[in-house]
Amino acid sequence: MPELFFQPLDNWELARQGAKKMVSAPVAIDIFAGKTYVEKAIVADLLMERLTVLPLGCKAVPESIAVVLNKIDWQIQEKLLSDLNLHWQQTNDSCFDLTFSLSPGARCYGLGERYSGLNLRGRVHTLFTSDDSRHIESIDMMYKAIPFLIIDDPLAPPGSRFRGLFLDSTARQKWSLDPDGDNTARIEVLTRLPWQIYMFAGQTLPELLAAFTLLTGRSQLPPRWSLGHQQSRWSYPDEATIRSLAVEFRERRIPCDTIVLDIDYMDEYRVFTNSKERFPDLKQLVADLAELNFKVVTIVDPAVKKDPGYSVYKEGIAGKYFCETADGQIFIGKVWPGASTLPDFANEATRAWWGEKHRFYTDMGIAGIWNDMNEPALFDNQTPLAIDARALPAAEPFFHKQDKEQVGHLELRNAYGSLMCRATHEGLKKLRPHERPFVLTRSCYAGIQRYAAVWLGDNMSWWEHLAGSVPMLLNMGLSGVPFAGVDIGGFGGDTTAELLLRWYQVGIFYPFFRNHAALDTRAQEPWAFGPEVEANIRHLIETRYKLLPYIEQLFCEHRETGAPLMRPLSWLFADDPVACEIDDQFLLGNNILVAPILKRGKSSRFVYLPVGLWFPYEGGEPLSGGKIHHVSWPLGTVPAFVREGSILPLYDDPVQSTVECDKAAVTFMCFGDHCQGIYYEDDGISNNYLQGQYNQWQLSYSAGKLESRAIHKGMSVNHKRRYGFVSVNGAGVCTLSLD
Ligand code: MIG
Repeated sequence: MPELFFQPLDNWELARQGAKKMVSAPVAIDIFAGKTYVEKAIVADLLMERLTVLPLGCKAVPESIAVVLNKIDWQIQEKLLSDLNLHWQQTNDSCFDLTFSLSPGARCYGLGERYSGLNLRGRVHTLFTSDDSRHIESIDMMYKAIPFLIIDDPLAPPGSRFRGLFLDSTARQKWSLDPDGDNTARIEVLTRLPWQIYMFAGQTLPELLAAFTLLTGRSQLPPRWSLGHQQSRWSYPDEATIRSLAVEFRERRIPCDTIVLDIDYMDEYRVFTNSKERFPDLKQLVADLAELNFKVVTIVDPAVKKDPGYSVYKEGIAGKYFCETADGQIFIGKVWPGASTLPDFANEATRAWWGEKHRFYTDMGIAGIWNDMNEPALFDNQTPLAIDARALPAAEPFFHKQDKEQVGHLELRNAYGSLMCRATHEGLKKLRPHERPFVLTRSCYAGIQRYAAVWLGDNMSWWEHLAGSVPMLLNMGLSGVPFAGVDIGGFGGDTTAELLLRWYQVGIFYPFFRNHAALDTRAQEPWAFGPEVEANIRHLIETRYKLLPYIEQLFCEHRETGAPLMRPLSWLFADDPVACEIDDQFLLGNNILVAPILKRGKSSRFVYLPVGLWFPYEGGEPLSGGKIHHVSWPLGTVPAFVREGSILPLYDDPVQSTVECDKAAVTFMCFGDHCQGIYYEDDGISNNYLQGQYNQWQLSYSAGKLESRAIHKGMSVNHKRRYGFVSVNGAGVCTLSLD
C-alpha cells in the first residue's frame, strides 16, 4: 500500500473508544467518533447512495459547492448496498482514509484534469489545485480538482458496468488507483470538515453522466460566438497590434470571432483597469472591432494589487472582501501586480461585489471574461504544498468566510476557482441579463460546467501535449465538463508549421477552440508559417465554422442529457473490447469519429473503426468497421469519419464570423441511404431559448427525400436562410416547416 500522508496520532485512542460506542456503522469503520449515516435516492433513473460523515464537533453538512440537486428526496437507510467494498476510517484530526476494490481489468476515468491517458488506473492522483506548468508524467497536481471517478468494469453484473464515485470535499485529497497492482484503491482526504460520498452504477456511460450532471448541474448554451475561433497571445502589446491583427484575419479571409486580451491590457496588472499608454481607449477599440465582427475577451485574475490609491483595493478593505490570516490581518501574497490580496469568493458579499465590478468591462462592450491564476497561484509561495495536516488549522495560510463560518483555505482551496467563476458568471448575468455569459477558467472544482468553460492551462508546443489533449479532454467531459479545450499550437515553447497544422486538425473538434501562446515564443497565428500552411489552416477553420450547427445541437444535447461533446468510443461501443481501449481517437457527438495524426513526421496512421460503415469526412468510399484500417491524412485534410445513417447539419457558406451565421445557408449532409439527424436553431446569443424561443427538427432521409418533423416550435422560421440536403443519391432543396 502507498504510505499514508500522516501517521495516526496517539490520542486517537480516544476516538477508538468513541467508535466502539456507535450502535451501528453503515460501512466498516475502524476509528471514528463522530456521526455518520447513509441515504438513498433515485437520480436520473439510477439508484444513488450517499454516505455522510460528520466528524466530532460538526453539527451539519455545509451547503455543497458542487451539488445542485437539492429537491431530491433522500431516504435514510441502514447500510450501503453498493458492493464496492468501501471501508473508511479517520486517522487523525484532519485525515480520512478510504479504501475500495477495483476488479482486475476495470478501467478508471474522470477525476477532471489529469496528465494521463484515458485510463487513470495504476497511479496516484492528487487533487489539490496548483499552477505547475510542467505537464509531464510525474506531475499529479494540476489546476483542477474534480473528485468524480468512473469505474468501467466489463465483467460487472448486468446494470453496473459503469460506476460513479463522487467525493464531495473541497479539501486536498490523494486518490491511489491501484498503483501497487493489488486491486485496491485508496483515497486520503485532509479535512476536519464533514464530507459526503455519492455512489451509483449504470450499464452505460450516458446513464452515468446523466445522473452525475443532474447532481452537479449542466451547462447552459454558450453564446455562438464563443464556439468560433478565438485568437489569443500573451500578450498583444497594444491597441495598434490588436487592430492590425483583426484586419489581417479579415483580409486573409480566415474566420475568427474573438480576440483575447491577456494581462498587459491592464494598468500595472490592476484588475478592472486599462493601461493608459497601451490601451488608452478600450471602449473605442472594442467598438471598432465590432465593426469587423469581432468580440473581445479580457483576462481577469483574482489578485488585487495592494495599493491604497486603487479603488478596488479600497473597496475590498472597506467591505472586508479579502481573505484574512488567523490573526485577522489581510493575507498578502505576491502575484502579477506585486503585493496583492485575494478576494474571498466563498463569501457571498464578495461574490456580489466582484460580479458588479465587471460593469467596467460590460460598459466597454467586452464580451466575455477569462479567469486565470485562480488555483489561486502565488509567486512566492506557489501553493501551500508542504502542508502538515496534523497542524490544521495552524498550517492554514489564510481563511474564508462561508455562511458566516470560518473555513481554512486548505480545506476550501479546490473550489476557489469555481467560486470565482460563480461570481463572474452571476455578475455578467446581472449586468447583461439578455445575453448568455461567457467565462473561461483554469482552475475549478466539480460543477464548474454551470458557470464556465475550461482550458487545460500551460501546455507546451510538444507533440506529446498534442497527443495528450485527446484523453485529457475526454476525461474532462466524463467529469461533467463539456466546454473544454487546450491551447492550439501549444502555449510554451516554439511551435512548428507541422505541429500547428496537426494541432488544428484536432482542434477544430475541441468544444473550446482557441490558439494561444506564451510570452517570448514565436508567432503562431494561422499565417505565421507562409501561404501553404495558411491555406491549410484556413480550410480547417472553415470546416469548424461549417460544423457549428452540429456543435450547437450537441450543446443542446448536453443540456438535455448531460452528455459531453467529446466522447470516448466506449460511450457508444461499450461492448466492443477493442473500442474501449482506444484513447487516441474520439467521437464528437455520436456521429463523427476523429482519428488525428498525433506524431511528428507521419501522414498516415492506424484507425480502428467500430462496427458499421464509416464515411471519410471529406468524401470518398466508406470503410467498413469492426477492424483496423491504415489511413492517410495529408496536412490540411479533416481526419474524421462519419457514421453511416447520420445527418450532419452544416453551414455551407464560408462565414468569417458567427455574426454572419444568421444568413448562412444550411446543408443537411446525409451519409447513407437511410439517415437520421436533429437540427436546432435559435438566435445564438440571447437567453430567449430558456423561454422556449427556438426550433428543433427531427430529420430523416430515405429514397432521395429529406423529411423534417418539428420537435419544438418556438420562433418563426428564418426566411433569410436556404436549406438543402446532399446525399449519396444527389442533392436537393428542402423547406423546414413548423406545421
Ligand atoms: O503566470 O496571463 O495559463 O494562459 O497567458 C502566467 C499570462 C499567467 C497563465 C495562463 C496563460 C496566460 C498567462 N498566465
